[in-house]
Amino acid sequence: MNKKEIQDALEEIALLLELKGENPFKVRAHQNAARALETASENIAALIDTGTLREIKGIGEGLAKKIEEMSATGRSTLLDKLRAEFPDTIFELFRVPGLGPKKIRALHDQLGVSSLGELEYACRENRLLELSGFGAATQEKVLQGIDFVRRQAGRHLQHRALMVAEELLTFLQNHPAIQRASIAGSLRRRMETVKDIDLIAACAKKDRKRVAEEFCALPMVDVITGSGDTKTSVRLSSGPAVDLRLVTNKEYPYALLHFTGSKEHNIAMRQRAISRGLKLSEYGLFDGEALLAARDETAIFDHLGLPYIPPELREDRGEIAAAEAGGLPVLIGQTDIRGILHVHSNYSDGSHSIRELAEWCRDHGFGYLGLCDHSVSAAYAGGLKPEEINRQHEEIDRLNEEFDDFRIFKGIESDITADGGLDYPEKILAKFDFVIASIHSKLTMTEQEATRRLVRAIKNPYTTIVGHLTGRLLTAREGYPLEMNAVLEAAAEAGTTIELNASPHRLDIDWRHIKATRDRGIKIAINPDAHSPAGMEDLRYGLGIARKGWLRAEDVINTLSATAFADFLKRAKSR
Ligand code: DGT
Ligand code: CA
Ligand code: ZN
Repeated sequence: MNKKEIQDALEEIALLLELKGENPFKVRAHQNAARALETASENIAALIDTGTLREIKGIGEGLAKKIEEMSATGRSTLLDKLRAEFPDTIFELFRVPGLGPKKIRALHDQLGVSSLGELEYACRENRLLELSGFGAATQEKVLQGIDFVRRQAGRHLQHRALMVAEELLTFLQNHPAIQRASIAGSLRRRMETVKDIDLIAACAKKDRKRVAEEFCALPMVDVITGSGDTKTSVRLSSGPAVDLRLVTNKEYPYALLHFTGSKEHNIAMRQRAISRGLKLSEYGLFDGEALLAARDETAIFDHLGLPYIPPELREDRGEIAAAEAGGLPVLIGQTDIRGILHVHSNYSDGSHSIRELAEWCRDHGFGYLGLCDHSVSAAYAGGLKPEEINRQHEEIDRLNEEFDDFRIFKGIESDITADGGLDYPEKILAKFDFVIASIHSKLTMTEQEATRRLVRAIKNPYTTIVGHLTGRLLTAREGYPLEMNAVLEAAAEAGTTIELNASPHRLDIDWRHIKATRDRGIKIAINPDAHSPAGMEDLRYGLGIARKGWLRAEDVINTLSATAFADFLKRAKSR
């Protein structure tokens, strides 16, 4: 077993011990050991040989023995024994939001529940009500959680899929037999989560077999799950499945259009073709038997009397009608972004100094940085106390004096309290150039409670931007329910900007609501919610979602120049 496998095994042991109700110290010892290995060398065998394993803080004699066993034999007697006590399916239960080891243990011991299916059945039979610590509300929440797990099953976060997809694409594009290649499917449409990675590549028929074999032999490929004449399917060791389609260079544009989808967009496009007496499929656009030649997707759209529709818009949400009427938006792009807002420094839970963050922005061509550390009630994240705010503002003033052509704005991410207030008195709120108001606590709310809480925060005259609107964590936690109309109504009326949080775990506000937001005249801020310079690169994912939401540069406040942004903030403050 390598280091990562040993760490995973220790975590699993901790989980199973906790499930058995064992001594919490024993549980924590295994968790700590897994974490202690994090900073240790990758070469565990060498650590053992040199006797340094036992010197690591958090690894005593007992744990060292267990690690030695795993390193030498590839097994753990303890883990094997624990695993035998529970069915594999028990791990499904940990994915249900709100269920921890204690509750899962009660479900297992008292109701014999050890899989998602059994849990759902038990809920439907009202069995959870018999357990102490459970009630009707918990049971309802568990049911919603099961539904969520089912919907998310097998979906991957966009950024992880994109990273490996781009590596595979580079392999294809560099391959001498490949004429052109592209990512297709939901990933090309920049969906927030994807089921799999779709790739299309053009090569001569005679080269297909060779290319497919070399593709399957790539180190990141775990198993080959299918291989046909044109389609090769694999699963990557990092998780996602990949479908590679090898077509001729002539078929390529039609295949790319078809496999980019969405399915709904394809159906509407096919309808349009039919209404013009044509037939559109993955193989071509045909007038009777004759292929209407197309070198690229633009040419296919052109045959159908349409301008090019960017992939992000291909969701059958009015893009074909808009294209027909010449009303497609000029979508925002990377180069439109002039400043970066919602960045945490080491004053709260960020890892870098204000200077380092500002210099990164400046060196990457941005004109300003809107610093937003956590506020006082976010104690877990080192939220700023009033005296720390003063110190931070002095530092920002000094840096601003030093920089030419670059500016740091004094922002804060102020927690929204349970009743919809902000967590600093007005006297302090007035010191900031702008305020992002976000919910970080008491996330369990009814739709009515959540809506009322947010609406009040949106109407607060100190709120410039409302942060990560629904609090969702993609594939992990559903956001609180919101009456979106009431929220947008309030933002439009108060002139409050809505954040598009670009963290690939959030991508919140959901793109499906962005066009309606824009149409109400509400401005959007695309914010990385960064905790380091690297985190600022997440802007990219926010831009993809912004484009899915039909946003133009003029809809987004951080496309303004530093001077225009300062004016915007001044106007926002005086409203
Ligand atoms: P995903 O994989 O669930 O994240 O979403 P997609 O859109 O990538 O779906 P996928 O991988 O099943 O198929 C890729 C594209 O192929 C899809 O966007 C449109 C096209 N496609 C697949 N099945 C159908 C179909 O039954 N009818 C039509 N018109 N197109 C299809
Ligand atoms: Ca797909
Ligand atoms: Zn936040």
